[in-house]
Amino acid sequence: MKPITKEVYLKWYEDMLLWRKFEDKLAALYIQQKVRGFLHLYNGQEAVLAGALHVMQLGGKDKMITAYRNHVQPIGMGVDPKRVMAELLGKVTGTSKGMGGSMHIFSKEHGFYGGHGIVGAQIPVGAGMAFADKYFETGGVTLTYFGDGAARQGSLHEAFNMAMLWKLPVVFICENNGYAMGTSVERTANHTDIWKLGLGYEMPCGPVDGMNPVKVAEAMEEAMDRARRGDGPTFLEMKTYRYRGHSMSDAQLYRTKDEVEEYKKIDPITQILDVIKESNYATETEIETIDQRVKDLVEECVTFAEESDFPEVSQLYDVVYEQENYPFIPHKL
Ligand SMILES: Cc1ncc(C[n+]2csc(CCOP(=O)(O)OP(=O)(O)O)c2C)c(N)n1
Ligand SMILES: [Mg+2]
Repeated sequence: MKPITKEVYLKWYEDMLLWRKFEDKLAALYIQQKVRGFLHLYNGQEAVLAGALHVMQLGGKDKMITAYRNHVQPIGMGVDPKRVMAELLGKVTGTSKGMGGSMHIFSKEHGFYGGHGIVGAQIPVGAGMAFADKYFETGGVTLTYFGDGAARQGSLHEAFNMAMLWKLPVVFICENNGYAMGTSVERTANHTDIWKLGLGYEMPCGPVDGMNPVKVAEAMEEAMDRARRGDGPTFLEMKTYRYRGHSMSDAQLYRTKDEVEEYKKIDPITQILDVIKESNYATETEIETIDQRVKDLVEECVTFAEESDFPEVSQLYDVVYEQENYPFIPHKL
């Protein structure tokens, strides 16, 4: 694995802070009704992304697919955050020309394949993307993310079976944040170790501390190496937590404030900042400079999005089909 140097810690801090602040801003914009529809935020789960990005080959080779909690992953993979913000405000400068919105951020160029609203539907799609990588011998690996609620869908079992049968280069990652809307993991199965779902398929699997980017990077590296050398899939259960409600309309009657505060004690950003301070990787002034840079960037994103136009009605069908790739005919068939 690429060593986890001072630079990596500083990057993790700045990236995760950007993702957190970007989403805090989205919550504020939602209240102002500038972001409409659904809005699902990632606050608390940032380490699961930061650790994975450390071992991914970006630029389109490795791919990622996830559910509707999908605003910050494309930013981490290199998509301009201004375009993500514009998409959320429904502007034509957005990643899907303002017509996808919160749940459907997408950038094939960067290897980010959405953004899916049907719970669990992206699991077989991720396996299919990995099939394409194997078939066309690209050497890429697909990271297929889904929640603890999605892990209860039948599509997981079909995808796990085919992925093992064909030794597909895929890493299945369950982000167990404790809840599926208002339903706790304890209420959905007789045991809470979701990673054990891999055992029935003899798929390498295990639990990971999803609040610590170092632990995530270590587990992801092993899984991605396995996929890249042709030895097939891995299933990792990231034990994580979401601080905010399921979406913006959630009274959160299913948990206590104390529970949320307990998890904030192991907050991923704070954990990384503690290492930075203890190891003297940055002075207080340097940390303040990073904080200010993040703040400025978020403001720049909002200004860009607000100053952009809404799409014209005449553009409505522009993004329905991507003409050049439709119909898709694999050249080897
Ligand atoms: C097939 C389907 N069933 C139900 C829903 C409604 N729904 C939206 S999100 C959600 C909870 C999913 O929870 P989880 O997979 O744990 O993801 P998280 O929101 O925690 O990230 C449900 C039931 C849906 N979108 N699709
Ligand atoms: Mg969940």
